[in-house]
Amino acid sequence: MPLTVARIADLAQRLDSAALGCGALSRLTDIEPQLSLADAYEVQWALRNRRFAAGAKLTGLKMGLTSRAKMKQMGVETPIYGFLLDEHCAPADCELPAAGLIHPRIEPEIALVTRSPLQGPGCTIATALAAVDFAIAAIEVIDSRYADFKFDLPSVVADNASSARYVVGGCARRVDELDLRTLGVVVEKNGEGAAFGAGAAVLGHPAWSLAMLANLLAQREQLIPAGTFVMTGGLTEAIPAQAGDHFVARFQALGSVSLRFT
Ligand code: OOG
Ligand code: MG
Repeated sequence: MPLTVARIADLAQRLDSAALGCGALSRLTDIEPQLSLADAYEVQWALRNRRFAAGAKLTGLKMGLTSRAKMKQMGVETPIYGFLLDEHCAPADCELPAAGLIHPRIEPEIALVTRSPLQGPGCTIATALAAVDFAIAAIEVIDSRYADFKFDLPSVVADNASSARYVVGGCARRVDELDLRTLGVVVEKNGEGAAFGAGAAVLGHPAWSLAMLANLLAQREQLIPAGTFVMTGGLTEAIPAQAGDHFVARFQALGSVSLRFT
């Protein structure tokens, strides 16, 4: 049986408070063992509405758990989506206080920005590419609100796919000039190569991640509007970060993005 509206609001409030107060929770499925995937998305949408009520603005959408490396690292094999807010967006090459986060990790991502609306079901790599304006490099900072960064599928969906911060940089490029599958990335942590990947790590093609997002949103009768910034998912496993760490993600054709934790 689906959870009541009141219970969904209560779970969203717990996640919101954990993010704001930097305190880790036990997995939602520990306190609500019957939490289904559909309930979990209800909690995520309730969390989104809580942040809107607090004045936050939507700045984009994201897909997560779209690469083997991420699925293996987290033990969850189903791609999921989440939302991005202005309060998540940090300037390129910025200094980010680690103290505002519980146990941050970073991941390099290819972001796609749409120029026309994309509506599922039935979106494909081709229809997704036709709706893309440009690709741009990003680093996502994820931060699970769950103790020890351990979760299952419903718990991480409710927790907005661990979204915490993101930085966009480098140079925007038209997708018809790029082969997104072979577009490589090198991530350096404190000057040393720490992770290496290419676009095909994301579901075989990053545009498939965008198509899948449109198809998932169609289940809620939602579409991806024109001009939407979409992070397609980590290309490599996520790398733990602490105060003092400096990261640079160098993308083939898209330039580089950096970030320092203070
Ligand atoms: C879930 C979020 C995953 C990605 O790019 O795969 C994600 C997590 O790993 O905590 O953002
Ligand atoms: Mg990500």
